[in-house]
Amino acid sequence: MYKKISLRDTEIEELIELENQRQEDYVELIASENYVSEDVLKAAGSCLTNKYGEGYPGKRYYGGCEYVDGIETIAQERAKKLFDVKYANVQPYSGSVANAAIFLSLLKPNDVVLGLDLSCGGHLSHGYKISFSGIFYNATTYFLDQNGHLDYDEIEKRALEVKPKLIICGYSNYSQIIDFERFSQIAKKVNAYLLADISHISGPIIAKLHPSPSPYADVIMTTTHKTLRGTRGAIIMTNNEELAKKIDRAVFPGYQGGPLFHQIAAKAVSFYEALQPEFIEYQKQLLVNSKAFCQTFINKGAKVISGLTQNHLFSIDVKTTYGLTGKQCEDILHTLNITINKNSIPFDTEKPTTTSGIRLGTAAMTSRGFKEDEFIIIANLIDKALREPENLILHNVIRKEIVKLTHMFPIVRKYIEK
Ligand code: DSN
Repeated sequence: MYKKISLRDTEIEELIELENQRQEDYVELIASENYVSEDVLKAAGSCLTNKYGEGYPGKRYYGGCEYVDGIETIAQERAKKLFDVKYANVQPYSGSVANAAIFLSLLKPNDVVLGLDLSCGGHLSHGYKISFSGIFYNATTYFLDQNGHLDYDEIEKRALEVKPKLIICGYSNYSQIIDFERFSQIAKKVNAYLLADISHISGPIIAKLHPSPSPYADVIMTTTHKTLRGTRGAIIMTNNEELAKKIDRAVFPGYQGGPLFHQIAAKAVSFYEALQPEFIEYQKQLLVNSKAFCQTFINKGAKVISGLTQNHLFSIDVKTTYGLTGKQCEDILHTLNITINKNSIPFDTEKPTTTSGIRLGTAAMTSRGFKEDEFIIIANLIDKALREPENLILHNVIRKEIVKLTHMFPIVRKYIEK
């Protein structure tokens, strides 16, 4: 049960409560968000935030680390078990910092990196010109084909042409299955490292509903707060001892200072939850929901990028479908108590702050108990609203239906019985 936050600082108290109410009252469709359990929140809000401990378990630069050593070791062991890997670094503060540390451990400045173009679903930290990855490294890109799918032969040709030291697969906005084995063949052919950034699909990978990169990638990175349903942060994994040492040095002292032990403990708690059978059921429902949600838009005639989704997310070309920009859709849906994000679509002619697309995901609302029926209702309501963007009377009716649904499915605070 949620307990109201009570602080002496009433300004912050009020804003936290307003945010809590917003989270309750809105249908959350941002593909990268989720709701953590009460146990994860407790660990993240614990006394561990007081502790310094640069270094790693048993090798710290500070005293008094006997308990945080235990916590970090448990987090590492659980991560290794979840992803079937030999080494895990659980300290990264975020996915972007984790990717920066991976670059530092594998590359020299100006080395060639090959990642998916941002508009096709790549991430800023995979080589975008204004991120560290595009500023300090020689970033090159591959693209999706006309159907919005990865074209492995084209990627191989591109790799032979640019001769990268690092190839990145795993994306922010790609709804199809990734063939990690094929990527590793390409990487081996050009003598490049392969990084699998599985931030979005780590949940389905744990549940064996998506192939694992563990046998194929040199390094695996995932954030911990998307389909994995943990606290904010990231982990880096590998099966190679030499790389593991380099990654540890790149995380600390390369990029980071003191580990955030409260976050490491919260990661460990979410890994514990992810090791339970309930988590597998959640991932199965997540994918069933996503397909039903996506298929409803397809049935309505919406242009869905890459066709029917195979994971928890998909994006819609809203310019072609509704004659609206992504930003306009984000704003309209916000007035209906639905949170989404605008997203570039392949070869988008709009700026990233405007976009021709929106991205939708089912991770958060599946955690609240939505099944196919609720997602079909939501898809129909979204489609109706966007087809009549100025019909405020209709929008008012839709908003009431949305709020009713959010009240029927309050945020869940406990995902496992024990
Ligand atoms: N910002 C995250 C997302 O929304 O996918 C990736 O970092």
